[in-house]
Amino acid sequence: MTTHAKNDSNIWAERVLAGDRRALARVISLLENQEPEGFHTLKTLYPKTGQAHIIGLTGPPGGGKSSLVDRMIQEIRSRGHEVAVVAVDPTSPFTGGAILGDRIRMQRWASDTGVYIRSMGTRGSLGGLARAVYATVQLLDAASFPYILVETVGVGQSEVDIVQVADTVVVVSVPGLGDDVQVSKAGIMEIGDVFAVNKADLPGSQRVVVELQSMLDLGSHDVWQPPVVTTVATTGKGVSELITAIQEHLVVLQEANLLTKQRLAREKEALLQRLTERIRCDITKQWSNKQGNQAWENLAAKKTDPYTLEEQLYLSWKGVTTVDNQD
Ligand SMILES: Nc1nc2c(ncn2[C@@H]2O[C@H](COP(=O)(O)OP(=O)(O)OP(=O)(O)O)[C@@H](O)[C@H]2O)c(=O)[nH]1
Ligand SMILES: [Mg+2]
Repeated sequence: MTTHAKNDSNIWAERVLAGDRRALARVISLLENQEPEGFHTLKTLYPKTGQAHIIGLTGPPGGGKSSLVDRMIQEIRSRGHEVAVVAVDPTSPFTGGAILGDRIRMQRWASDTGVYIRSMGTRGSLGGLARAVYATVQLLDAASFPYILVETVGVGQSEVDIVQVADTVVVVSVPGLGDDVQVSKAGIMEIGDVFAVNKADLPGSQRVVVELQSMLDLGSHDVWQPPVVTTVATTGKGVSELITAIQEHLVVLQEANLLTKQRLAREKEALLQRLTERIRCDITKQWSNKQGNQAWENLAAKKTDPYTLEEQLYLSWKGVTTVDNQD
C-alpha cells in the first residue's frame, strides 16, 4: 500500500470519528466493494470499537422486521440515544435502500441526525456480503452509535449469520405461518436471546407464544432465560418491553463476564472465515492453471485419488515442494 492510501484512510477515520455522515456512507461503500482503503480505515478505527450494543433481528419474510426496527428506532430515540440500522437483503443486488416499503418507512428519520440507516444487498458472493456487514457494524460501532440494529431475513441458507454479528439476537415470529415454518425450525431456538411474537393483533399469536415458551422450557439456559415478548409493530405496542428485554440481556451478559468472551469468540470466528475464504481463493486459482486441469483430468480418469490430490494441494499451498510426481 502506498503512503498516500494510508493517509487517506486516516483522513476517513478522522472524519468518521468526527460524526461526518457522508464520510461514513463513503467508507461503507468502500467496504461493500471490498476496497482495501475501507479495511485500512477500519484498522485505524478498531481500537474505538466495542462500545455499541449490537442487536440482530431475524425472522420470516414479511414478519414485520422492518416495521419493528422502525418502532425500535422510535423507542431508542425517545430514550435519548442515537441508533444505526443495517438492513441486509441477501436477495437484492442493490444497495443503498433496497425495498421501497422500507424506504418510505425509514424516510421519516431522514432529518434526524441521531439515526443512520443503511441497506446492503449482495454484490457478488454471499461471503462478500457477510464480510461487508460485519465490517460495517464495526465501523458504526467506532462511529459511536450506542445501538446498532441489524435486520436479516432468517430463512434458507442465504442468511447472513446474525449470531456472528450481534450481541443480542431477536427472533421474530408471527401467527399464521404454521409451526413447522418457524417455531420448530432447528437452530432458531438456539440463536434467539429474545423472542418477539409480532403481529400480536392477529389471531393465533397467543398460540405462538405458548409454543415458543414450551420449546424454551425444554432447553437449558445457564445465565439467561430468553423471554417471549408480544409486539404490534404497526402501532408500537410492546416495543418498549422489547427494548427493555434486549437491554437486560446485555446487562446479564456483562454481569456474567460473558460479553467480552463472546465478542472475542465472534471476532476469532470471523477472522477464521476470512482466512479460509482467502485460502480457498488461492487453491481455486491453482486449480485453474494447466497443472490443475491435468490433476482434475487425472481424477476423472481415476489415475489419481482425491486424497492424494488433497495432500498435494495442501502441501503446495503451504509452499512445500512435493516429490509426488517422481515415482
Ligand atoms: N397486522 C399487523 N401487520 C404488521 C405488523 N407488523 C408489520 N405488519 C405488516 O406486515 C407487512 C410486512 O412488514 P415488514 O416490516 O416489511 O416485514 P419484514 O419482515 O421487514 O419483511 P421483509 O424484509 O420483506 O422480509 C407490512 O405490510 C406491515 O405493515 C403487525 O404487528 N400487525
Ligand atoms: Mg424488511
